[in-house]
Amino acid sequence: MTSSIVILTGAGISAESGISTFRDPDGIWAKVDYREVATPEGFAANPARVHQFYNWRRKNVRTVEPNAAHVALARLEHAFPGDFLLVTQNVDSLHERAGSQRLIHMHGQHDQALCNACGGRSAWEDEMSLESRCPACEQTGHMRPDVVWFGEMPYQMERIQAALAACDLFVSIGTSGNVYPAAGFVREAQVTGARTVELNLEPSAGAAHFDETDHGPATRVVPDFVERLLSGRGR
Ligand code: BV8
Repeated sequence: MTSSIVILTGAGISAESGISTFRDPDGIWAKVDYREVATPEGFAANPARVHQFYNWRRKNVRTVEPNAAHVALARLEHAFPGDFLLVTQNVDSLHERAGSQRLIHMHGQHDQALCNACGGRSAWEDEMSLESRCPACEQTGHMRPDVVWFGEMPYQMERIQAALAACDLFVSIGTSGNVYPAAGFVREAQVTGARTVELNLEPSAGAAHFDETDHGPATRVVPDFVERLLSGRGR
């Protein structure tokens, strides 16, 4: 019987809500060079370009809703009697809006801002620019989206690694398995003997490391998996 679950999600879980993924043929990185908008160097070189990129994504998320996969994970969290942690690579707020609470945004959140002058974090719903003022220190010219760019350390890694070491079920949903350290979590879970499951539209780069896979749209395969797990048929 499963007693401790860790779930990792990526952009694919939000695709059916209308949010672009990154590496699908029509994905974000097909349109934008990640080095320009998702690296500290890109931000230093042209902060206005990076603010424009995140302002567009922040505005788009306000127009979409969580889908059945987000809702199924919130149902699992609240119905499952054991330990549960949802780790998302996504910076959108759809998991929270679906009711998830035991949640880590390892790559940050684009409705949060970080001040490079004072280190203060604040909720940020609107446009951000070089003129934006930090609510904590009142200085302007130092605000950035509170997201983790390439070359930056993802958030709460110790808490994530402790959960992976203790889990007996690891489920990866809607991620291509290209970005580390998230792409290595399945192997960390395997080392401690966890059962590993991939729920994704198609086999990810790490598909061979999973004990079980169910390939299809998240709004079908995730509720199906949660139903099986909660009814005892999925162990
Ligand atoms: C770091 C910003 C170290 C936020 C992003 C080995 C070990 C450690 C690091 C590295 C390593 N090798 C290389 C690295 C460096 C790098 C990396 O991994 N590079 C890759 C490209 C090789 N990693 C880093 O830099 C990380 N930092 O390691 O720091 C360190 C150590 C000490 C001190 C300082 C630092 C930081 C990585 C985070 C980068 N930030 N974005 C944002 O703007 O969103 S990356 C970006 O990719 C997003 O965060 C995204 O979440 C993430 C992963 O992408 P996916 O979510 O998987 O999305 P993708 O489009 O790829 O795939 C979608 C999947 O869904 C597909 O499989 C598709 O089939 C499926 N799908 C589509 N539709 C559906 C569906 N599934 C179901 N239903 C559907 N309907």
